[in-house]
Amino acid sequence: MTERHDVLIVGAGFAGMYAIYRFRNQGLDVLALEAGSDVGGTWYWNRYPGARCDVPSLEYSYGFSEALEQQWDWPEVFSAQPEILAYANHVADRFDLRRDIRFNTRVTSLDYLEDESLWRMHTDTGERHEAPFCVMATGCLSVPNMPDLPGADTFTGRVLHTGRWPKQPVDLSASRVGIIGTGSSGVQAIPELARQSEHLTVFQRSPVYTVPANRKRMRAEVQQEFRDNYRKIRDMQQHSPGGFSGFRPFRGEQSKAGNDPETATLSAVPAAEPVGPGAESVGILDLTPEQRRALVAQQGLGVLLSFRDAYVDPEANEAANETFRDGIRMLVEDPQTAERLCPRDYGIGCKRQVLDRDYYDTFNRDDVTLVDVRETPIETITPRGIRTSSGEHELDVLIYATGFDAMTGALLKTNITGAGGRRLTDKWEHGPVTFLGLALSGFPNLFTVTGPGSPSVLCNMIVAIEQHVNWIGDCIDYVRGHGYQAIEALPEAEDEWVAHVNEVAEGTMYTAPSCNSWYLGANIPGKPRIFMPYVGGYPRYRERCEQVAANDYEGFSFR
Ligand code: NA7
Repeated sequence: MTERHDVLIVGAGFAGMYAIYRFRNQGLDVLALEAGSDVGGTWYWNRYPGARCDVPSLEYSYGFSEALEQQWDWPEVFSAQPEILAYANHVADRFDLRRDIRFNTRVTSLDYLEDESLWRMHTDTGERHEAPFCVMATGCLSVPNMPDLPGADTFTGRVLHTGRWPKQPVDLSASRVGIIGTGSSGVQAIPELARQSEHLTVFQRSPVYTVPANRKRMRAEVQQEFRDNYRKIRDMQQHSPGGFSGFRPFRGEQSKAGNDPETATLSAVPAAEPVGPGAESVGILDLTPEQRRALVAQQGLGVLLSFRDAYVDPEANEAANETFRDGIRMLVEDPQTAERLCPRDYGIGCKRQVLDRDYYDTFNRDDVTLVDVRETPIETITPRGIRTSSGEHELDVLIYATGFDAMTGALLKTNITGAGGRRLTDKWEHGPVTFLGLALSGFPNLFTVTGPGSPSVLCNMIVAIEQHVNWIGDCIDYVRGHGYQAIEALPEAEDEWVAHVNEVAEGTMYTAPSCNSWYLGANIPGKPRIFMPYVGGYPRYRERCEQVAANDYEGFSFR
């Protein structure tokens, strides 16, 4: 039997949840399909110890409901995964979202029926759904990357991936644990795993530039000041390149009791945007190497993110990188381990900035071993552990913190076939091509929330999500209101947009030849090397989207 709806939504993370709410309020009949057993998306799947958002919670929260803003309490400035998932659950309950979500259901194919102007969806539970519109709310980091290591399936211990962490607590207390990967997930998990396990072995391919995260509790005064100013704050987000208001709680600051380091204002928030803040700050080349080192000794590694020149001038970048390495040498007691932890072949600003709690300190523990797999490569996974060129490391548990097939992975895995039987995998053979990261020529009435070519992961995701869902909702109303059956991006609009996305990324640290990040797809063997997010800034992007809509959806055709 085929169910018929107005809009099908794939995914019930933060994007899918808001899409249900928004489209329902427009009077549309929606159905969302979700592979997980509940809402939350990223925050549902990434339950590994230490998982935490790198954006302050007062900003990484929905802005569509004033009542929600006024009532939800955040316990910490940067919330941990359980709090964010609790928030998602609260939103689902509060707005009764679950009645329109089919859980434990994975979409296996999506086909466009041209004659009927309908999308037909099949699921792994044998369901069939049809709707004129389909919205892909599948997330940017939702398909885990499992490296193809020899012997991987022979390991007899437990295998886990940070992006698919079990719901039941994992007891590691008597376990020898190995972890592969030192990106954000690995860096967050490693200190916790070291505390929880009998012994931890870290298999590192690329060392990371990580700085201490703000770990403060939320002060009631700060939260209240945000609540009092939320309309202004949401407006400030709309005008910030990364979708962050940068709001400074003035009253909260004044009322701060003494110098309690465990209470928070947001003023001590490290940059969550991977670009260096503050044109007002000095250049690192204005300081002598001794002055730079003294600054790090006083203020910590995070200070190196605030030099205006480090992100734009290769010489300044290398000065910051070298000072960072000196900082690592100050923090890590064993000189050999410290050298292994020093990144050398890429610079600060190439990858997403990683924030940690006690990362470098963890390598001073007796029960933690660092293995540099460039020095001693992994030869094979064995039934008992991992064998590198220097010998076997016996393990009871092997954890992959090896990241995701980012931005395009989930879309390509869904088996999408558009008009004329054209498959998305063919359209994107040489890399993603979209108009505004929202729509695709050849795929009428299909929308992507925070798709490649939109600010997405370079922006506060919730801000990006709300903007996309609002735009899509308005577009659907426009199409229906004008009696059209379908809207489709024009190929020339798409080409022009892709050229612009590439142009603004050129010459930035993100696309330096030495840079191999998941932004570029460089973490997945065989994936085309294309810088996928839009780096031109959220306000510029948003204005372009608004202009397209105001000009009767220029760049689109209608049927
Ligand atoms: P990342 O940032 O892609 O990190 C993955 C890590 O896994 C990284 O250190 C990789 O090394 C390593 N890796 C991947 N494949 C292998 C193999 N085959 N052998 C050894 N090491 C490997 O993913 P995360 O989950 O940490 O973070 C993703 C985003 O989520 C993050 O940026 C935040 O936005 C939230 P490499 O650097 O490729 O040499």
